[in-house]
Amino acid sequence: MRLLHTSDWHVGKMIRSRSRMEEFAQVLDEIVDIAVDRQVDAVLVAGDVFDSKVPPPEAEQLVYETLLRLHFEGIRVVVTAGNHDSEKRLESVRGLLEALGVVLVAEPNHKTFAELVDVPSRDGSEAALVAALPFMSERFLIQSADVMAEAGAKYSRYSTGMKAIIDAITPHFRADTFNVLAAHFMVSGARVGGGEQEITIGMSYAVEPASLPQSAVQYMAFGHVHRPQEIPGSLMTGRYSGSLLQLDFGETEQDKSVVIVDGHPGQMAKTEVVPLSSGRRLVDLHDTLEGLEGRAAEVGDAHLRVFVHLDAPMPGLSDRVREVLPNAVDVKAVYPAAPDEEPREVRSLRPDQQFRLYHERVRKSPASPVLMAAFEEVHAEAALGEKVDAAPPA
Ligand SMILES: [Mn+2]
Repeated sequence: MRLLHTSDWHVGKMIRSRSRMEEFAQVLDEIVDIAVDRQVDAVLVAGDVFDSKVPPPEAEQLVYETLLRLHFEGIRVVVTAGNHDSEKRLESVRGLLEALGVVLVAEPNHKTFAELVDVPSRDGSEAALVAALPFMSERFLIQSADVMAEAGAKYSRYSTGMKAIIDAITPHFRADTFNVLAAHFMVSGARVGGGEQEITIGMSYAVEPASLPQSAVQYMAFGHVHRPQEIPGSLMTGRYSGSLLQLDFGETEQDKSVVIVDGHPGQMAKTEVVPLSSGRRLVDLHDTLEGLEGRAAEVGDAHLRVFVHLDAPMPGLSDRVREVLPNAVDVKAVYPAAPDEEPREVRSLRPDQQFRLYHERVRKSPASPVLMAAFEEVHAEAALGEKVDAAPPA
């Protein structure tokens, strides 16, 4: 059996209100070419097909045309929904796609959780059994009360619930099939990109490597983390395939790829990471306004986040930067560090004191008691959330 594993397409995502549809079209083209060249039996897409629950029509068109091309090449496809996808929206085209040999698993099933999909090889000599598990929301886990026997912190409940689900799936794997778990969740210890994605991921819940299948599965095809990598701490072979393009400025250091997976029943899979070359890079530039003028050639067609070092605010800064660097999607002014004393003084204050001072200096009025009470409430809530999110894996 040979599979191509990919995930986190996020088709339709823009960069600071600029469309990237051309890049998505190029990279999906590249993936179809790889699938055809390598003569894969099937393509697995492990969630976050679309960037939004209400994708623009051109994003839907591109995704469905890509699936149609794979169908015409005789390649089966299994797609599971990610947290960015709309379950209901994907579910609405499920029957239609089934006619093309595309199995779309959008909604988790309260009894079996994963959908077990038989994927025969092209020559019919062997078969993969793909347990396709869409993204499990915390809400879904709570509704599936029978797997939520253990009470406790949110964090451990999610991890515990996911363990129960994985334990329920594992016995379905067979000795005569090449067994794959395709899923979309965070395994603790996975390295995320930093930046914007870190924020989204930090709010989701991580599952312990010890909760992953310890036997019976030959490959784990995971999505959710955009940096390509092996699944951390796992005894069994598995990878996060990663996203297709550098999707935000937290991913500027990442090279993108897909995984070619070779395997047979009863044997651990062999994986090959195949780099993707389509798409424009995302680059951070730090320079003075004069310095930026000489850097256009060096950055090519990259989408740029430009930090302009200035002595004082300059009107029309973004326009001036875009005259020399039209691909500057984001322009930020950076001023010389303020004299030492003040930041140190402000930093030594409690948060409520800092807020009061901010109000006096910037808003030019004292903060009212009602506002201060609201601040305290929001701050307490945020501090609590931070503790829950930052709690070490249980
Ligand atoms: Mn994603």
